[in-house]
Parts: sequence; structure tokens; C-alpha cells
Amino acid sequence: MTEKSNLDLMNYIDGEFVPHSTEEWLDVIEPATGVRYARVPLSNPEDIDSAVEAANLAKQEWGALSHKDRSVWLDKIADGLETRFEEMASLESRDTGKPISIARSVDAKRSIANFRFFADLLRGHSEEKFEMPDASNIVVSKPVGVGALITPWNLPLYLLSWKVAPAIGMGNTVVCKPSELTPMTADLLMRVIDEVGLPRGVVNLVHGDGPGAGSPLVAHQGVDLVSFTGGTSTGEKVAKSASSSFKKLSLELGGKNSSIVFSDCDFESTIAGVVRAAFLNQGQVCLCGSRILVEDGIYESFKLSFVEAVEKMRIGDPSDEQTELGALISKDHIEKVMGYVSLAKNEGGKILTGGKPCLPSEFEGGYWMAPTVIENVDYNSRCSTEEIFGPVVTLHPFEDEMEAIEIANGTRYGLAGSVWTQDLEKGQRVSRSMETGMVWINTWLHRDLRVPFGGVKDSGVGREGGRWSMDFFSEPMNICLKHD
Ligand code: TXE
Repeated sequence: MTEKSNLDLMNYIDGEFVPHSTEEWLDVIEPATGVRYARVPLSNPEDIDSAVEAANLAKQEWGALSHKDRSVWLDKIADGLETRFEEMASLESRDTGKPISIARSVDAKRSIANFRFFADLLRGHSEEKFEMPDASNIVVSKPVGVGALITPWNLPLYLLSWKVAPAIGMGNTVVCKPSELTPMTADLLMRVIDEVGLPRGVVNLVHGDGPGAGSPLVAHQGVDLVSFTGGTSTGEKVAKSASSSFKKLSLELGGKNSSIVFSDCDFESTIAGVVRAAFLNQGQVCLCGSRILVEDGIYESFKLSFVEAVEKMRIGDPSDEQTELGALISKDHIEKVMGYVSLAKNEGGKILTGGKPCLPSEFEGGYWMAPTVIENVDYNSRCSTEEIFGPVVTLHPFEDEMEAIEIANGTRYGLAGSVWTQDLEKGQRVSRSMETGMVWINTWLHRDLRVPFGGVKDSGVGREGGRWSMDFFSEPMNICLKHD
């Protein structure tokens, strides 16, 4: 039992911040130092019941509003987040260990954009019509009901806002369950929602871990829809639990993505692009390019330049504007990631760079790992086919296009990838042969919010983004009107 900390979060249910029903808490640890700086409720099924009940009570009135009326609320939330931009970024940086520059340019910016984007999409929404000679068909988008939104620790508010905005925009009410490792910006979102006066019960939030809160939420009879982002193994549990009552389900899971580098690439920009794809957010993004496939002809020169660029990356204090690499999320996670580096050695791998960075003493308790590059492991080895989700990449030479595609498709995942070549015909041809949901050519993580996001195989089920989110968070109803 830890003593009361100066920052004890609360659940947000039915328009109020309320204590959870147990005396149990989880420590919130600052990854850069390993020091506890807050506490988060370890909620239980009773808290989930209250939140689902509040969402159910609110869904009738909220669902009856027009898309346009609801878009006004999304803009109000975006305005509220905008006024708290710096607080949002510094909280996210402290909570996740990521550099403040990334917390601003990726997490905070995109969290606001998510609400703005869906507000616009809602305003542009019109009912589809299909005319027959003697009848008119009108397709009405109706809310699904109560949604469970479960999110991970790598991009906490970026991913939570990406679910909340379309979910409530399409008329649903929601219960959010953020990761217990990174609850701070979810709490900030509730403070903004409270301040703008969103009708009570539309958005609820219950803090806690999987067994105590996530699992009861997915299984709850009062929940009609589940949108989950997280690990593949947890996604499997969620799918099993949600299937018993035919809940609508979206799963955005793990990835093991290839960056395919051809000899005819623009060498300098490819080095920079593949380094960013490999190590953004310390490699803790499901889209990261952790398998780097390089055409034989430039393998050696690419390897040297790549390692040189990696070793120049600035790792250290997340609050320093110049920092490019921060800490990993937790002790457990860094041990898992370091375990893969040991495994790589056992699989014949050669560590070209990486290991324990030397940092100022105030960070000695943190979860720090230098970006690590490994070669000489087979492209079928465990460390080059399993999701490591840290600053660890493997290099693999390939002979030709066919072999590159075979290697890239040789994992249980199918989320994303990138292709680097100045022959754009070849770039498209290779992309179309990849078993993923997304491919970037000569870039990475270049995002248009209108496009579909998601993967195949063990990377998940369904798509998020743009109209794919609008469709997921609604039930189409067709009304056929016979005219005389
Ligand atoms: O995800 P989890 P974590 C991968 C990455 C990482 C692994 C685990 O490999 O190492 O997933 O990360 C809640 N029913 N990705 O621990 O465990 C949990 O409380 C319902 C890829 O973050 O999947 C948290 O809120 N909910 C991923 C959320 O699920 C449950 C990003 C995610 O937790 C639950 C992050 C249960 N039984 C990790 N158990 C991506 N695709 O971006 C846990 N939760």
C-alpha cells in the first residue's frame, strides 16, 4: 500500500470526478527517472457498472442530436485542448518518457486535429439516397449505443481522441479505459470535457488495469461496441469476450513492419527516413519500421551510414527540446525489449550499435536504452518476426524485388511498411504485393486523416480513420419510401 501521493487521479462518471469503489491504487511512474509521481485508481467492475449506466442514461438524448449539433461539441473540446496545448504536451512527455518535441508535434497536435477533423466530417455528412423508378431509398446513420474505448500507453491521447471524437460525433456515448501506465492526458481530456460542459454521461472514464477494469468493460452487457488498440495477445482476449454478445468490434493491434530499401533510392533522404521510421517514440509505435531490408548492392554502404546516423541521435532528458530519444515506458517493457537483444545474440546476431546509454545521474533510475541495430540474424528468426516494440531493428540484405516481398510478408503481422526507390512504378508494384493495411513510398507516417488505418493478419480487425471511423461508430438503416 503506497502512501497518498500529491496527485491521485479520479474516475469521471456521469459528468463528475468520483472516487473509485476500492482503496486500491496503482503508482504512476515517470519513465525517465523511475520515480512515482502520481497514483491512478485500480477500479473494479462496480466502477465499470456505474460508468456504463451513466452512458446508457445519456445515449437517447445525445443520439437524437443532429450530426451538426454534435460537431459543435467536438470543436469546443478541440478549443479546450488548444488552450491547454503546453500542459498536454508536457504531461504526455512526462507520462510516457517521450521527448517534448514529439509530444508537441505528434501527440498534442494530432489530439486536437482529431476533434477538428471529425467535426468537419460531421458537418459535411449527408444521408445517402438511392432512387428507384417508384421508390426512394434513404440511408440513415444511427448511433450504435454505448462504446467501450480501450487504449494503450504509446500514444495515449492521440489514440484516445481518435476514438472519442468519431464515437460521440456519430451519437454514441462512451466509457474510456486508458492504459494504467499513462493516465495523465486522459485525465486532462476529462477536465476539458468537464469545462466545456459536455452533457453528463456522454463521455465517462474509468482508470484501472485489464483484469479489474478493461475486461469487465468489454464483457459488460450494457456495452454495444468495443474499439481496442493494444497488443495482439490482449486483442485476442478482447475479441473472445466481445464475441459472446456480438458486440461491434475494432482491433488495432501489433505490427512488425518492413522498410524496403532499393539500390536506386535517394540515399541521404532514405537514411534519414528509415532512421525516423525505426526509432520514433523509441520504436514504440505499431507502425515503426523494425525490419530494414536493403538491396544487396548498397547493403554495406547503407549499413555504415545508417549506424552512423543512429549513433548521432540525442538520447536523454525528455524535457530538453533537442532530445530525439527518450526513455522506454516501464521496467517490465525494457526488460522485454532487452530480452530480445539477448535472444538476437543467441540467434547469431551481431550488435552493430546499442546498449546502455550513459546519462546524467538524475536519470539513473529510468528505463533507458540506446537505439540498437542488429545484423546477421535470419529474416525468419524470432527477433526479426516478433513485435519487440522498442528501439531495436534488424538489418537484412535481399537480392531482388521478389525476395524483398517474400521477406516482408513473412511475419504473423500485416500492419504497415515503407518502400524507398526512385522508380515509382516499382514502388507501387512492391507496395501492392505487401500483405499490410498501409504502405508509404519514400516517406513514413505521412498521414492524411481521411485515409483508412489498420492492418491484416495479427495486426487487427477493421479500420479507423475518416469515413471508416464514421462507419464503424454507426449503424446504417435503409428507409425505402414508395412513391405513387
Ligand atoms: O498493451 P495491452 P500494452 C503492443 C506492444 C506492447 C504490447 C503490450 O508489443 O509490448 O502490445 O502493450 C487494456 N481486456 N502494443 O501493455 O496490454 C490495458 O489496460 C480489456 C502495440 O500497452 O494490450 C490497456 O489500457 N482490456 C499497440 C490496453 O488494454 C485490457 C500499442 C492495452 O494494453 C485487457 C501498445 C483485457 N483483458 C502496445 N488487458 C499498438 N498497436 O499501437 C489489458 N487491457
